[in-house]
Amino acid sequence: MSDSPPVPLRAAIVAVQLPDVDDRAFAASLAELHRLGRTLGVAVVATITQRRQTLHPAAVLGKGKLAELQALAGRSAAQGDDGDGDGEGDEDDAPDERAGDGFEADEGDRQADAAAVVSTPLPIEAVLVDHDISPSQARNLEKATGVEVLDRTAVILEIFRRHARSRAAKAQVEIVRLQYMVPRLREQGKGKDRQRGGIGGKGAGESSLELDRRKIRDRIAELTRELDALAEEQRTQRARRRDMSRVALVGYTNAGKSTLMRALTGSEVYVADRLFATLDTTVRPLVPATRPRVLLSDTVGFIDKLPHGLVASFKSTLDEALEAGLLAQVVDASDPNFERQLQVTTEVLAEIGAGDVPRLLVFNKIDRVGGTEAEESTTRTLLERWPEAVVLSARRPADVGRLHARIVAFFARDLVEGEVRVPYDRQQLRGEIFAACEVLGERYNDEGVIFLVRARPEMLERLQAA
Ligand SMILES: Nc1nc2c(ncn2[C@@H]2O[C@H](COP(=O)(O)OP(=O)(O)OP(=O)(O)O)[C@@H](O)[C@H]2O)c(=O)[nH]1
Ligand SMILES: [Mg+2]
Repeated sequence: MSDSPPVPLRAAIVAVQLPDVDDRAFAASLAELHRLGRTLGVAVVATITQRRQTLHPAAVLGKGKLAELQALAGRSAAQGDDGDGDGEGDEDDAPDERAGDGFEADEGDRQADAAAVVSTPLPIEAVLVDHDISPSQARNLEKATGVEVLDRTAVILEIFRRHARSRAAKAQVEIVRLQYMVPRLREQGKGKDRQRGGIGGKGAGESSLELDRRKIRDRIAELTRELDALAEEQRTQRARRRDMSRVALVGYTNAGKSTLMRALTGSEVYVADRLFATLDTTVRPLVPATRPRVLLSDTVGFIDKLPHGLVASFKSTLDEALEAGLLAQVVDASDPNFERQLQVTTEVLAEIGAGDVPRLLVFNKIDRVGGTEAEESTTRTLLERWPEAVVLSARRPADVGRLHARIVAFFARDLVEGEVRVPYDRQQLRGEIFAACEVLGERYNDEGVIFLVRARPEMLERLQAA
């Protein structure tokens, strides 16, 4: 993307493996943060991990690991202890001398972790933390390293900010970002240590940084009003689609929703091998066209530890999914971590109130599992466990055809037959009838045309009343 910096920023990832996180989940989360970083144009050149009972309250990592991180930033451990010289002395800046707070684990892990640290000739320019951290933890890490620190939420918010296209998506992201910034304002004002470009989320030269809390609140209120107005518009649009068969593609980011949207509707929605490529909902009829018409919508992807405010703010975007008669839940079957992704998606759907919408599981990217044999055995295993699922590759037209047929069959079950009378002076209804129904026959009498149709019951009722 043109808005990524041409030279990637060098960053280190910092992650603590908490007791309830197994090695596999930990590795998957790290790999995901890597990809999130790459989406922002950040090159992860080092990873510092540590097993601890909890995040260190002051600076996430214990003393030893913090010193390693400082070295990566080209600083010695002595530097950066309240290096801003404002004499403010945050209490949680004090070097931690307590025993038994997890430093033993630090020692024990030193050897294993040494391999994870790839030393770089050039100092890192940013730190990505694979947790949500408190403003004071972020501040302490910034003081210790002198570089920009982004936690997982900040990274995701920055991606959303860059990818938002529609007014509604932009407003939604900005509200969440402003809310995220309010408790961090104190530190924003200083920031003299990291004026070198930056990733953007909290980087230099952004006018919103100068706003004080009150102005931010005003701005949030203004954006909320704007969103309400947009939501009203969207409601009107959706009301027009209410009587139609609608299916929404939902799932983890990068699962292939937009690729399926393209394949199933012939539309040119954006597809990319980056996280959160899609932030806006797009609605298109299925192609080849079906009678009655079935509308398909593409939606924003989900991710593990999705910032809470974002779930809430994208609820209006996801309302499309809530109102759909069917959710096609797309899963990347080639991702080793797909089960967790399926679980996350299911949880978020429940959270936004879509837990009860009928669901069709779609295991995508089967072409990527490696060879015909692997494909067959994976397909078999998946279907044994999820017999109702569709296993496919969005890149194979025949597979997409099967999914098309499954969607049509789902809605066909609900269709009913009935008659619609259209007087000769109301022939404009004809077009609507042909789009919204399967026309089985037409008869003529003195007053007009009588269509025998198959349609959704709501649609039939509306046309009969028209
Ligand atoms: N090999 C293979 N790649 C696929 C398949 N489906 C999608 N992809 C690729 O996977 C990447 C992500 O696809 P998208 O369709 O953008 O995924 P998405 O679910 O819309 O992602 P977000 O919009 O970020 O939530 C792209 O590089 C696609 O080309 C598939 O069946 N096989
Ligand atoms: Mg997409």
